[in-house]
Amino acid sequence: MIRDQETLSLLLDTLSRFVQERLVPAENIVAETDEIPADIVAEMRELGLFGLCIPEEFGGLGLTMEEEVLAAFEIAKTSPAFRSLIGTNNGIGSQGLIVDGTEAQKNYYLPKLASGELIASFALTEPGSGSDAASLRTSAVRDGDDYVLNGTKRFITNAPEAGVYTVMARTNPEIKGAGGISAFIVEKGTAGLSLGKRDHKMGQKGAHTCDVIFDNCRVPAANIIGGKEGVGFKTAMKVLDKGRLHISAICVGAAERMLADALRYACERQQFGKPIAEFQLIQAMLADSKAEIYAARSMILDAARRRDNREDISTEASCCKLFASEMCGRVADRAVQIHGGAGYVSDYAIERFYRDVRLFRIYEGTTQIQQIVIARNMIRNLQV
Ligand code: COS
Repeated sequence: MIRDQETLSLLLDTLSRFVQERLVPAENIVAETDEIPADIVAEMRELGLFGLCIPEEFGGLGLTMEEEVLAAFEIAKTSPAFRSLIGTNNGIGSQGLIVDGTEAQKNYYLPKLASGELIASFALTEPGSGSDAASLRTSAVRDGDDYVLNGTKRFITNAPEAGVYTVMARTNPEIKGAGGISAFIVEKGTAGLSLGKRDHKMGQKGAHTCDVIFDNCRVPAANIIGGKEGVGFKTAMKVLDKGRLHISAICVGAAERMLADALRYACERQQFGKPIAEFQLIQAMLADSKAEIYAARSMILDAARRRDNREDISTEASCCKLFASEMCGRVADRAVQIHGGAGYVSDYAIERFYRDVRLFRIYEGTTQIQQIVIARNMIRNLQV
C-alpha cells in the first residue's frame, strides 16, 4: 500500500516535471541520433530513477508495486526509450536477484544497480527460443568451481550498455523443459562473452538491443542466482509477472500521451469550417480511447495492489498486459487517424509513437502468450 502519500506525490510531481521539461523536448534528438544524451542519463541517475523499485536497504527507493505503476504512468508519457534505459535495472534485470538471489549477491549487485553505476540486462530469448522460453539451448556445464556457458541470446534490451546480465541457461541437458534451467549472473568483460551488432529496430530509437554470445564463457558457480540449479525458469517467470504489470502501466502512460496529442490536434485542426473535435466521428475515437485507458489504468492498479498484498497475480498480470498493450495499439491507430495525413509524417510525435508502441504487444510475452497463461491458469484453478 501507499506508505507515505506526501512523499509519493512529491515523487510523481518531480517525475511529471522531468518528463515534460527535460524528456519531451529531447524526443526528436533521441530519435535522430539513436542515443539518449549523456546529460539526461546523468540527471536520471541523480533523480534515483535507476533504483525506483530496488529495496531501500540496497540504496533504491523501494517503491511498492502500486507506487511503481503510478510512476510508470508518468514516465511513459514520453518516448519509451527513456523508460527502457531505466527499465531493466528496476525490472527484469534486477528482479531475479531481488526475488531469488542470495544475500551476498543482493549486497554486491543491487546497490550498483540502484545508483545506475551498473546497467542490468535479462537474457532469456534465443534465436530458436522465444515464446517457448523453456526450450532454450544455451548450456552451462559445471567444471570445478565454474560453469562454462555456450549459446546465443537474442534481442537483449540494454545489452550494449549492460555491466551485468541475468542469463538463463540449461545446466541439466537430461531435462529438456523448465526444470533443467538455471539463472546466472554474468558480468561484462568475462572472457568468452561478446555482443552482436545493435539491432535495427522499427521504433524505440535510443533503446538498444543486440545478441549476447557465450563462447566457452567461464562463470563462477557462486554466480548461480540463489545458489540453486534447476529453478532458473521459475525465477524468470516470477520476474516476468512483475515485468508484465510494469509494461502494462507503460502502455497506459503512452496511450495517455498519444490521446493528449490527438485531442490537442483535433481542437486546433479546422475542416468544414470548424475544429474537427466537434465532429462526432472524431469524438467517438477520442471517447473510446479515454474509456479504454481508464479501464486499463483501473485494472493495473487493482493488480498492483493485489501484488503488494502478496497475492499470486500471474493471471492478473497477463490480463493487464493483454488488455493494456492491445488498447495502446488501438489508441495509437486512432491517434494517427485523427491526425490524418499529418499523422503519417514525422512532423508530429504520433508517427514515432505509432512505431514505438508496436513492441508492447510483443515483448515480455506476446498477446498470444498472455492468452495462454490466462486460460491455463483458469483451467488449472478449476481442477484443484
Ligand atoms: N511464477 C512461478 N512459477 C511459474 C510461473 C510463474 N508465473 N509460471 C510458470 N511457473 C512454473 C510452473 O509452475 C512450472 O513448474 P513445475 O514444473 O514445478 O510445475 C514451470 O514453471 C514450468 O511452467 P510451464 O509448464 O507453464 O512452462 P511452459 O514451458 O509450458 O510455458 C510459458 C510457459 C509459455 C507461459 C512461458 O514459456 C512464457 O511465459 N513464454 C513467454 C516468454 C516471454 O515472455 N518472453 C519474453 C522475452 S523476456 S523480456
